[in-house]
Amino acid sequence: MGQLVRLTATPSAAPQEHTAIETIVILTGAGISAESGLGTFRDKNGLWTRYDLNEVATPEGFARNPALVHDFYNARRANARAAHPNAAHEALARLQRHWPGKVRIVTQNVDDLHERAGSSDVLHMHGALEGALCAACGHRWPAPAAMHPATPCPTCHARQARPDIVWFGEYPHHMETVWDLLRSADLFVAIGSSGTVYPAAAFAQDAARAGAHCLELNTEASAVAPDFHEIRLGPATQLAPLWVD
Ligand code: BV8
Repeated sequence: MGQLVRLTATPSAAPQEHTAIETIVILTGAGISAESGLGTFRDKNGLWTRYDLNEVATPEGFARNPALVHDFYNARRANARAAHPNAAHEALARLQRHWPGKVRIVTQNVDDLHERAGSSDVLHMHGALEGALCAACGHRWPAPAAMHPATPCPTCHARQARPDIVWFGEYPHHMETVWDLLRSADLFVAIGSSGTVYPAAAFAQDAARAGAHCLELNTEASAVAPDFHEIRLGPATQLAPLWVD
């Protein structure tokens, strides 16, 4: 059992201990996929310790060197395809089955491990490795294993294909839906997120303002830990099943 750190006297946020739950919103970050072997960004040896995010995760970086950015995302796409969902992804999929229509997953992650674990209606606010986007006409299509600057758009045939990823300085996907969900949430749970990237880092504040109980599951307290009513420390593959089942 992860170390239970209660910041207030609020009762445990375990879903079955709440009878009045109508909406559970779960935000996941790279930490939920860490035990599937996919790198996080800011842990030691994290992606941003090995790559300059300004070079590989901004529109300006892509404009300067599209081949470098395609190589970066091609490698991550290959890693994600070779990875498998872990017990934390599977626990969230079970929770969605136990509470049909009441559990929404908003992920900062660009892998598809939630979907491969059986989750549905996952909102990828930072895009998805499995998506390709034409910068010329806006067409989206399933990304090939490897993309490169000469990859043609199947619709307009322009050679301006890019990964369908939300880079720094770009507007995340699904924000109106997410903010609506946070306004109606009874329970907000953040799993494996460092709380360092906005607007996702502000979601606990948004949810608490609307009256939700906020729970953080992480191996260490995030940068926005004070925004949560309850924090459980430990690996997601241990904490998520304990919380769900
Ligand atoms: C935007 C691309 C305008 C995909 C990424 C204030 C308000 C709004 C914006 C800003 C603001 N201040 C600054 C900004 C601008 C910027 C920003 O936040 N910059 C930061 C650096 C300060 N934000 C933006 O540009 C965003 N767009 O703002 O649009 C706007 C304005 C207002 C309202 C709406 C819109 C766009 C941000 C998206 C950028 N794209 N990635 C990719 O390549 O993957 S972000 C990048 O960081 C990743 O995508 C990742 O999702 C994200 C967050 O990282 P985490 O998922 O938390 O991962 P991290 O490694 O940091 O942490 C891992 C955690 O897991 C740790 O806590 C660790 O302890 C834990 N962990 C590890 N192992 C385990 C574990 N936990 C459990 N179990 C384990 N085993």
